[in-house]
Amino acid sequence: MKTDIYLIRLKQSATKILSVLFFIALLSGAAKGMGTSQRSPLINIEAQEARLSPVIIGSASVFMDISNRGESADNLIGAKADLPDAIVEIHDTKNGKMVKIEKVQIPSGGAVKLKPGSLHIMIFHMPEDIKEGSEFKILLLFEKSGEKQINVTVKGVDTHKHMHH
Ligand SMILES: [Cu+2]
Repeated sequence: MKTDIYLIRLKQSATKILSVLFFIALLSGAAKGMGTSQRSPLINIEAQEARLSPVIIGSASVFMDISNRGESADNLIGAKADLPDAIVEIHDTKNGKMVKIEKVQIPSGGAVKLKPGSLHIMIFHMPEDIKEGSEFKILLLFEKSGEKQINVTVKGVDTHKHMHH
């Protein structure tokens, strides 16, 4: 009689352990599933501003912070402005000279600062009436995230000294 009760108790606790194990397995499976479905970049852009070039009339550098809270890296591969005839390029600065580049990598869980003397978006041939306080739109093209539109305000002249091509 005593052994019977002992066996029943053993059975009950074994069932409990099994159900706990099953629950853990379910949870880890769900977590893995979530991991695969969310392996994409999550791009956010802030602190954008344009600075007029002190050297080339009608051109400006655009600076901004691009962050990526997603689980995979992305690349900025192009940019356009809603300004007639404007030419927009991605630039870096090497040995004090601006150079056109094809892409900027935004690492997963990281951020890239476009700033004076470094990476920036370059706009040439802007309309003559663009001045301090003017606003326009820039469309940034990312390899994985697609197009992101931002509003940019001209915040005066870029006082950073650098040589132009
Ligand atoms: Cu430039």
